[in-house]
Amino acid sequence: MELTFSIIKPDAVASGHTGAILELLEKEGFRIRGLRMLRLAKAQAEAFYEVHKERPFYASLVTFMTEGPVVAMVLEREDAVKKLREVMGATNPANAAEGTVRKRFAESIERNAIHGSDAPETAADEIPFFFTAADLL
Ligand code: 3AN
Repeated sequence: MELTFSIIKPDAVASGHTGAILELLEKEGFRIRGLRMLRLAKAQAEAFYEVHKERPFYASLVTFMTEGPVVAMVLEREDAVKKLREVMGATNPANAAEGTVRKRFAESIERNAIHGSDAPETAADEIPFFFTAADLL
């Protein structure tokens, strides 16, 4: 079994899609090991997206990710990182496959409903931003 990290982003939480996204993830075989609703502080969003610091969309991404509450999750499944990326769909919802979270719920390439770690090493870095080992049940 593998762990991955996911965030239901402010657009999807504000639109009332949290429950539908959690249901979709559970139907795809993910077990929710940790779950928290929180509002990211600017410094937290900046640190979380540090890898994108030089990208033109960085400031806008930080503003978006801090505009309202998010739902942070630790998910467990066989091949969890790769499977979550499949279930999320392409970064740009215009290119996302039918039935994926982004095809169903994303508004744009920036306001794209869900984050998922892109590699097991990334998941190992991202999980401790929001969860301690004792939080994972
Ligand atoms: P993914 O979320 O599919 O892993 P990344 O890691 O390339 O995609 O991008 C991280 C986040 O940055 C995306 N989820 C999206 O919110 C935002 N983003 C990515 N590319 C763009 C872009 N061209 N314009 C605006 N925002 C973007």
